Amino acid sequence: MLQSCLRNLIPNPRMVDIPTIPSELVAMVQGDPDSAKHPGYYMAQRSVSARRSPNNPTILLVGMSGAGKSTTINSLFSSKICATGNNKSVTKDVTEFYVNIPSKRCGINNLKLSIIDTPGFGDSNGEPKSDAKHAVCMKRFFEVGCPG
Ligand SMILES: Nc1nc2c(ncn2[C@@H]2O[C@H](COP(=O)(O)OP(=O)(O)OP(=O)(O)O)[C@@H](O)[C@H]2O)c(=O)[nH]1
Ligand SMILES: [Mg+2]
Repeated sequence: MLQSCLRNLIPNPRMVDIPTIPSELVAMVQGDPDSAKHPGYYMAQRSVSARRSPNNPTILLVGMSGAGKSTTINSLFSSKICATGNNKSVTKDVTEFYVNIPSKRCGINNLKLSIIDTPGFGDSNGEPKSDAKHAVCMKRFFEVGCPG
């Protein structure tokens, strides 16, 4: 979906650097309305409206405990950076990981992908209110914002 949106904007976009400070991005796009059509600036504006850093698209992993969220991150990074477990809930905190990706397709030089691991729902540790606590933690994580 996002890929087709981006393709419809500019087929071979020029490479740009996305300002890491949201107000600089807004000033840039307002000063040059054509730049708003560039896929990089388009994505950056969407990130800012979701209260995230302009130059890092985000993958948020949410699901039942034991679904394989942390295992997925370890696979993506080819490294055991997250603890995983068989019989009981493992991840206790919302944790964000970054990877720099040279993304010619989107026309962005300084793109940084962010992947967020979260504690699973249906906690096996028997804490009845843990789903609600995890949901509040995730909401808070996005409200506080991303340092970039
Ligand atoms: N067969 C199979 N096992 C998987 C897969 N993904 C994860 N597992 C196993 O399932 C278990 C739990 O995986 P985790 O990655 O810890 O699950 P999680 O979603 O992070 O769980 P919480 O941290 O408790 O929320 C581990 O033993 C993994 O090896 C998968 O795609 N296939
Ligand atoms: Mg986990």
